[in-house]
Amino acid sequence: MTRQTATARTAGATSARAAATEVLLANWRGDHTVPAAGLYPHQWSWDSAFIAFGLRHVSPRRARLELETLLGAQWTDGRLPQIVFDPAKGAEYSPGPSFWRSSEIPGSSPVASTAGFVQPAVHAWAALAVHESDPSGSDRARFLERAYPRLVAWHAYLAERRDRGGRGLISIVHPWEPGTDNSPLWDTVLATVPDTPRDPFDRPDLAHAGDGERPSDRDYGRYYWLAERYRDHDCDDHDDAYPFLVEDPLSNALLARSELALADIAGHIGADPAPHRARAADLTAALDQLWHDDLGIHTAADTRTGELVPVATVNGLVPLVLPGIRHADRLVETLTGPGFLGSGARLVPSTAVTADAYDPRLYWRGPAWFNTSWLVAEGTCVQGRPDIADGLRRAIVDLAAPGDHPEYVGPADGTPHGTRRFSWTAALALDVLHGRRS
Ligand code: 2M8
Repeated sequence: MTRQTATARTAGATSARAAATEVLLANWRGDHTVPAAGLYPHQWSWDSAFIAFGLRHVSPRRARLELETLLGAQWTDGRLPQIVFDPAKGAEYSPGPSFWRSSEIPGSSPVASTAGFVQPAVHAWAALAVHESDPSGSDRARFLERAYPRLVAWHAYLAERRDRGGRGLISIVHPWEPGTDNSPLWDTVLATVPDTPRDPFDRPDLAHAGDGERPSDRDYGRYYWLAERYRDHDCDDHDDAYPFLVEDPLSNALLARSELALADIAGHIGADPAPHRARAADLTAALDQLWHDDLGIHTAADTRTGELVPVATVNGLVPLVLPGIRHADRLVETLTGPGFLGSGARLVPSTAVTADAYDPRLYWRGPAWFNTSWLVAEGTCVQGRPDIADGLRRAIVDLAAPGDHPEYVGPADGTPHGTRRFSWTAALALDVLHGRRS
């Protein structure tokens, strides 16, 4: 690299950091960060974990508070809710607090109004990273000591209440739970769900995204039908006839990855790491049940039948983050093959470009998200392929600030889509910029 190129790159990195930091400061609400000011005006569970990975470079104290606010909204049954509502923004997002009426649900958060669903368990991993960014501040605040029991209870909720198939894997109960809402992975099971909820619903989300980007009204009919059913059964996970139970590779892999982080956290605070390592190993082995050998990727299974859904999506690549995952070499081949990066994509398409369901604009059916690309980059490092991680991380930085930190992008050309000034896009670009050596 010439000295001139190096200087230009340093200047570019400095302004990219400033731009990402500005988004995080603007989306900060005093004790949490909203994913985006208009479309998502509350605190979202896995967003906060990804945000914490970036926020730790701006203010470790804020990053700790971000996670503590979410942990503070934990239900007494251990779950960390998908959304913690800001009472002042009740009507701006649907379904909101008046839909869930969470205070009426036994076992719900005693302090916050929340949704009843959950999102992937990235939190222990994020908590460890936040601690490592400022160990002395974290120790002074007794951050890990206070977070650990809550994280343990969260994982216990998943292990005890969500192994609905008895196969050592957790099940999602709604397409919002894995965070990849509209993925074709849910199509077959979702097709059995009525699209006629009891109450009419509105779509404030449509005001914040382009035409053809968000899920359809028919999808939303099904989402609401399921949400009504889950809420009306007090979110108790004992509804035997509940029609949507799916084992998702991303949710299971991230839980296993967070168990590994919990083992490290346990080590820091003098607790026993061994049970966490054992659970991570069990989950990693159980994920093999989701391996689709013809497609060379993990996929989702209908929990009731164990039947695999034959479609390749980014969810199936996330198990790369696990040391010791079986078929790692084939998974890397699939990642670099024609369905994903071999198509010329700069970030990882949410659905393989070779899949029938692929659509480069539609929510989680083709476009690339920054968080899943960041996860896959982490995973390729775990599997000894930092060269792939380098390319993905460069693209994360190159596409974030110039697109005004978009929610997602067209995988090949990087065209920004969805809402802008999106917090995890900024946070993860910042995390990459801090990790970059050159
Ligand atoms: C999207 O999901 C919400 C529902 O949770 C929605 O579409 O309204 C997803 O991208 C999800 O992964 C994300 O956590 C959430 C907030 O950014 O938005």
